Amino acid sequence: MGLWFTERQTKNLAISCRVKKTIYSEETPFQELAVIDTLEFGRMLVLDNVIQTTVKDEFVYHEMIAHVALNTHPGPRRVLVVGGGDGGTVREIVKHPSVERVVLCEIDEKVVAAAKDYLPEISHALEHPKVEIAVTDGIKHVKEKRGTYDVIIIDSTDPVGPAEGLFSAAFYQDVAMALREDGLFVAQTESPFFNKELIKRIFKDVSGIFPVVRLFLANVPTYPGGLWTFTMGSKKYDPLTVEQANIKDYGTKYYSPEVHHAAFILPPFIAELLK
Ligand code: AG3
Repeated sequence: MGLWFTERQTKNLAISCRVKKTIYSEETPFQELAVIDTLEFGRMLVLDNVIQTTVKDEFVYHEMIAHVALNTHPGPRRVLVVGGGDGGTVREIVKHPSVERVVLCEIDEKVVAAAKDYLPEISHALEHPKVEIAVTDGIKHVKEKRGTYDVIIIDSTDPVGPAEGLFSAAFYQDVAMALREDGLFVAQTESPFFNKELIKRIFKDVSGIFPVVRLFLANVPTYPGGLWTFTMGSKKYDPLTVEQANIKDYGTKYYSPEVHHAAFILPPFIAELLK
């Protein structure tokens, strides 16, 4: 069949995947949502024509956004996820025995519903007893909380539309307030090839709020350029001093005790952005 899906990743660059079948599509109050079955990546969640996650490569992103931060904290009990309605990040978080409660703050309940219906291997932990789903704006939720969370994970879409505020200094300030006195956060911060100014600006903003700031990398084939960044801000704990021997086996396919440290080794063109 000659049917293709194309995401225009930048003004001048696109990724195309051959489509087996369109499983579901809907115009929600927030965005255009689709679940497409593709020959190369299996089923994928697409929001406003942007690939969010695919059955084939989702493990890279979800393992890295969850385990690096959770293993940096010596005993995370309360965790907040902002965005992440597909449930992939939550699935990794509940593997940590110290975690008592995970609040998932997703603005669009249709994302949660579609993930439950059509992406069960990604979403199954949304039904876990430790997980509470709050259908609300993460910006609002974080503003209302004080000293509540050990770890906050910002699993957002690209910085356009409803997610734009999740990349602002004011939001990181509120995140700091919502964290406990030794808390930390991690956010997905886009491509080191195509979002250089954004990465620079975020690193600077977070450095003005948190004493420990680190950038790390993972390779997500369906995201623009493949190589992807995550930025961590921490009030106390440093991800670089975590003992590898203390990192448990979480049955992961990308994350490992070695990768925990290796992910922070930055090629000079990326290290340059943080000076
Ligand atoms: N969050 C989306 C990361 C950004 C992808 N950008 C893109 N493809 N242009 C992923 C949500 C998965 N839980």
